[in-house]
Amino acid sequence: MKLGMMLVTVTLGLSVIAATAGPGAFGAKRGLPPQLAEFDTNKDGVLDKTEREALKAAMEAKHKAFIAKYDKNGDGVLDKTELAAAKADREAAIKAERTKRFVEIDADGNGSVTLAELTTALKGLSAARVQAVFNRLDANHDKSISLDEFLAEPPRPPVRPPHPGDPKR
Ligand SMILES: [Ca+2]
Ligand SMILES: [Ca+2]
Ligand SMILES: [Ca+2]
Repeated sequence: MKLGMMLVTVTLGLSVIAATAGPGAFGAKRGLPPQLAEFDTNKDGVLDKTEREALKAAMEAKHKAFIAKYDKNGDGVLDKTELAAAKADREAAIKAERTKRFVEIDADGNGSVTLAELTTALKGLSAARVQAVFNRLDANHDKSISLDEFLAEPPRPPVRPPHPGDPKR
């Protein structure tokens, strides 16, 4: 049960990453992440009690659907094998999503991303930040990002300044 919940949380976290990596997201003004903003019914930028309850209900429904989807033996919990299947699916989904993103960024469709193509894709970022992203992705330093290099980048948590209450890593 706990593990399943954790996976849902992780999945939500990953969709936050996907959202922040999307076009235009970097220029978006600060506020609730899109997944939460969706529940901000009165659009005041915070989730009040009713909105939080709606969010909680939606999360629980998502969690239940997740368990139901992977609970092959129908015992209501996800065992190791079932969780492994869930994980494999999630990884495949991430890979598909990233591949799609790569194709979008690769404007001339030649299968590799140049700094110019990345710059266009990350319009909201300064040249220095685009360069930093490019350097991080270009593992073999041949001044272009292949699909393999693009897919090799480990998923990272959304970028945000550390909070005093954060657990130490
Ligand atoms: Ca099960
Ligand atoms: Ca290209
Ligand atoms: Ca490269």
